Amino acid sequence: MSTTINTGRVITRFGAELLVENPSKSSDNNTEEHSDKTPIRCTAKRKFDSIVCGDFITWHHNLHGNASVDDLLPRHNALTRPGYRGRPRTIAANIDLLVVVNSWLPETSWNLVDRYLIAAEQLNAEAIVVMNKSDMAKAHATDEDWEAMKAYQDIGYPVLEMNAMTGEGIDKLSELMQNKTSIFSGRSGVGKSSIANKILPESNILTGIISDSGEGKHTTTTATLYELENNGYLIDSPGVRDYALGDISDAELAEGYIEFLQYQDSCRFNNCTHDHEPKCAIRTAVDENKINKNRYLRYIKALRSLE
Ligand SMILES: Nc1nc2c(ncn2[C@@H]2O[C@H](COP(=O)(O)OP(=O)(O)OP(=O)(O)O)[C@@H](O)[C@H]2O)c(=O)[nH]1
Ligand SMILES: [Mg+2]
Ligand SMILES: [Zn+2]
Repeated sequence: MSTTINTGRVITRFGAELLVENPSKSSDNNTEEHSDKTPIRCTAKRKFDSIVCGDFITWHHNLHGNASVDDLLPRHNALTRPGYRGRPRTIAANIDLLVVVNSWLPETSWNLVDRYLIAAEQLNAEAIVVMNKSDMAKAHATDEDWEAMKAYQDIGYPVLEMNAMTGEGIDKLSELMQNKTSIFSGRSGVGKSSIANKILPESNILTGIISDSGEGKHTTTTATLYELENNGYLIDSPGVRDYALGDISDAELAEGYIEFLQYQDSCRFNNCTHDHEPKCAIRTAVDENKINKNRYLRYIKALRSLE
């Protein structure tokens, strides 16, 4: 057995065992069409407990032919979620694009969408808002929903109407995901894995059923990385009930409302929280309908929840 040190990307982890991309996949030797791409099972010591889906690691085969982790390579960001007792739990690392997946049933929480967009700013990642299950829009979408959707578009976020059953919107989404590592996030049952399956038909990702109450059943249980055909990766992640804001400051919260940016330098106070302060340029922009009022009201609610 050689003791070559390999570099690889983590597909998923089960306890102390990591599934890592097989280095033979990066072979540019075209004659090796049938090279074995079976992921490598790698054991990780306790000190590597923080390694997650999307991380880059180094590993080697030991004398018995088993593989073990040598090191975690630096990450450029990591998505965390408050876990047990509010302690943050890292879900995935090295993310370029956060795909916020929503549907009409289970219904969309625009608060949740805002919080993911705030997270995207903190990660320094791009974000897309996906409205899946377009076949259900007619029966379930309200005027407020359409207005909220349009507001995101006006701010500059791509908003995609999709249907994972018919494939509507899939090409557009694939195009936006090219050459990036994208993570699908959102509530359980909105269709994240169904969309992933449409993009990668051979991956056979398990999808769930919706209960009578319209709630998803948490079908996906761990974040998993898939390689895309057109360069890039997709991470399918387990559905959330809610996505709480982490430990962020008022200023970081405001950074997550990217439509504030062009106005905030005109507030009288440079530490303006855009709440009660006089001569606040954000409030003026809201009054003049330049900033969507519901987004602003959700910002105020989030701001007060931080205190
Ligand atoms: N009508 C309709 N149903 C859809 C669509 N996309 C997905 N579904 C259904 O929604 C259900 C949930 O889909 P999943 O893909 O498992 O949802 P998920 O977001 O991955 O859920 P978790 O893994 O629990 O987070 C399945 O029964 C799908 O068949 C769609 O565009 N239209
Ligand atoms: Mg799923
Ligand atoms: Zn202000």
